[in-house]
Amino acid sequence: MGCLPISKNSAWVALFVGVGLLRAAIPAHAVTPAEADAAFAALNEVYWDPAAKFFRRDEHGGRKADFWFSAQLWDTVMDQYDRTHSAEARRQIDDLYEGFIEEYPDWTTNKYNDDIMWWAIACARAYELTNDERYLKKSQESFDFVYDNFLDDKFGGGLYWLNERTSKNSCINSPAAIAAARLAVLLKDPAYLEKAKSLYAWQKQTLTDGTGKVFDSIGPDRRTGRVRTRDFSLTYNQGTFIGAAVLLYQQTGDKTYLDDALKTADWTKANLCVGDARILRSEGQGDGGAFKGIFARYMRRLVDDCARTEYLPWMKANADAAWRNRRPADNIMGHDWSVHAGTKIESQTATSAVAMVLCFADEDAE
Ligand code: 7K2
Repeated sequence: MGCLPISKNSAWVALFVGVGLLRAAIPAHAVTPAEADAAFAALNEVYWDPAAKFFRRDEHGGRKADFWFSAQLWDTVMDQYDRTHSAEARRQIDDLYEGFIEEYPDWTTNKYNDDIMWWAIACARAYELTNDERYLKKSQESFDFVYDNFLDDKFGGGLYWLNERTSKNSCINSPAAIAAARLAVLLKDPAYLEKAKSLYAWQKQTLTDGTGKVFDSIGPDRRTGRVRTRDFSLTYNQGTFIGAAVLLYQQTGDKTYLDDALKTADWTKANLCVGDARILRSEGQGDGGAFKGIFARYMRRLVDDCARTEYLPWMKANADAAWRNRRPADNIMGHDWSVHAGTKIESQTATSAVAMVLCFADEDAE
């Protein structure tokens, strides 16, 4: 008889489900501290130019990493310093900043407000880690420049992405909420907390739908001029919304922020990841190459600052996948962590994976 009796069928189903659960429960191999150090060393070996005090854009050639990518690379140096407190990483925090300031003494000429804000949030973090006042000053002055010049009531509030004042995007508004929330603590100034809360409220109201999905932007369609919401979502916008929510939860104790952060993390796992292990999907190179590292960095804050260890197996599996698929010749990781890394990897792509590895290496693994 071709058909199994019903009881046997359910036994098979139970067995499959059981094996599935077992597989899900077995933690992936964790990246060890030595491997995390090797990942960071490889990034420096391949891209860091100590004479210029700058990360290169590519593996070869003299082209420097772009403005906003340099902020992500700087944050990765801080990820390394955060986990190791090594004297080398501490020195590189200052070196990179000095190399960058030499190239870009005035950030306000940049037409991308998000570029300025990525540096503002990284500067606030640099101050937290080093106590060097110049970072706090630069963070405040950069945040203030954007906030004082590019906020208005169009679309109900929020900051413009560009100095041309067209669209209002998640990539400027959530980072601005993060910067304001950090400044509120560092400057002990509640006015910044109010700014963080209102930027966040606008972002949530306008560029999320309550399911944990963060939209990209709202603004006039380039062709028709009609206002529309661009409702696709990217890992970096998921990440900075989580980051802003975590900071506001810490400062206000309002559980709504924590719920927002959890929902956003869960939505990302369900929708922006691939396979059983839920590996964050490729978003290509170019700007997309930098996105996943930003997500990793703010997931770390959710896990640590809100004690949400349930996300650790998922994040560790991502760190492990990226590292396992590294390029064996030089330990550089690519944009698609679910397959072997290829040739021609840009530094913002490489650093994104290094951030994941540094944030979610298992410090107890051997
Ligand atoms: O359209 C925006 C944003 O809303 C969208 O998420 C991404 C998708 O593209 C831009 S943001 C990327 C910019 C970051 N600052 C430097 C610029 O060169 C770059 O366009 O990719």
